[in-house]
Amino acid sequence: MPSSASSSPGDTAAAPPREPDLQAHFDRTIARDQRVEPRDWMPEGYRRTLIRQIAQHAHSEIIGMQPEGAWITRAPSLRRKAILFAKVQDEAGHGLYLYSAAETLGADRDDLTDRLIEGRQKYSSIFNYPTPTFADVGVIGWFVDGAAICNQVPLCRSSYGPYARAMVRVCKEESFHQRQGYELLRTMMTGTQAQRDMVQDAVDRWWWPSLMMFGPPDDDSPNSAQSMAWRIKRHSNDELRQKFVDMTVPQAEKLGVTLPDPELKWNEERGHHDFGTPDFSELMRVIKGDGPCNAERMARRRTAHEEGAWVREAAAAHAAKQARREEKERAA
Ligand code: BYC
Repeated sequence: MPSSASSSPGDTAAAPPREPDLQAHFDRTIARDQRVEPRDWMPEGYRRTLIRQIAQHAHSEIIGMQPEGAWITRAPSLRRKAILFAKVQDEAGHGLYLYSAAETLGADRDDLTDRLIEGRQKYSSIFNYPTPTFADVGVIGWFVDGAAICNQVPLCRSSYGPYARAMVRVCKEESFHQRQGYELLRTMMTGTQAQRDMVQDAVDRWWWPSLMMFGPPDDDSPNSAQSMAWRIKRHSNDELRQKFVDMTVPQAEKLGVTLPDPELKWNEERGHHDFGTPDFSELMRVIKGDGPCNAERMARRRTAHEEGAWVREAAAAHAAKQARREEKERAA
């Protein structure tokens, strides 16, 4: 188990450490596959990259509550409602761990929220697609949580300690989410023809957007090389996309659905499935705000923020009261 780079050169030295020494210490930490912790010196670019990725990840979890959350009041049974409720709550929890991880880097949570609400920070493209039927709930669990697992299991070994540790718990929960989605779809596939058609229709709509979740192809990914050198990311976007396809094809066969890609076939030589190219111009359009549900998702997030103002005010008033009481006790 790699240990933290616990002592930076500045910890005990009388003279302030020089930047080249700090940089060399950081480089050694990364090269030895140890963890960088909040108290350690880190290059400004590393800090900025982490805040960017962790904040986007947190925003994705929070916005990601909406597509499935829309089905909580319409779930077809009490059991399905309870399951869905718990899953959506887990996503809120993931957002909170991630905002906390970003705070260890000096980011201010209110500022991150403002950036999301004002459209200055991104969230995952996948949550800008609609959920017109209950099969979408199952397919989100199977594909979207499945893709999240492929992407996030390697992040459990990310070089930044708080992010890596947050991912361990998130991945355990995502794995449970994926299985609940698959179980829901299996139930629907053993139901009526109308239910089977509903599942196939949802698979057709979510397949390509799910492949796009992994980001642009490696040649067009401006951040990958540096993030991999810093061991924030462990695998490239295309490597993870391939892993997801290889993992999902046998599951689709077992379920009895067809993945909507005529180019999908096993390549014996590569030991992987060949597959078609997602429409990356669609990904770019959705990222820039022009997806089917971008406006709706942002409007809902803004309203939720405004409606939550009283909670923030009450928490601040309580904290102020607490601080006054502690001050009085100290003075007594
Ligand atoms: N959507 O250089 P690249 C979940 C942006 S939530 C939007 O390859 P990078 C769940 C990218 O940010 C899971 N934007 O970037 C929740 C960059 O823009 P900036 C969400 C995207 O960072 C509820 C630009 O395009 N997962 O599981 O090296 C229910 C160039 O890309 C997307 C995470 O957040 C996209 N799909 O790699 C169910 C995982 N793709 O910042 C499930 C953590 C790319 O330069 N994040 N962009 O302006 C990552 O692993 C990486 O940030 C990415 C992108 C692979 C997403």
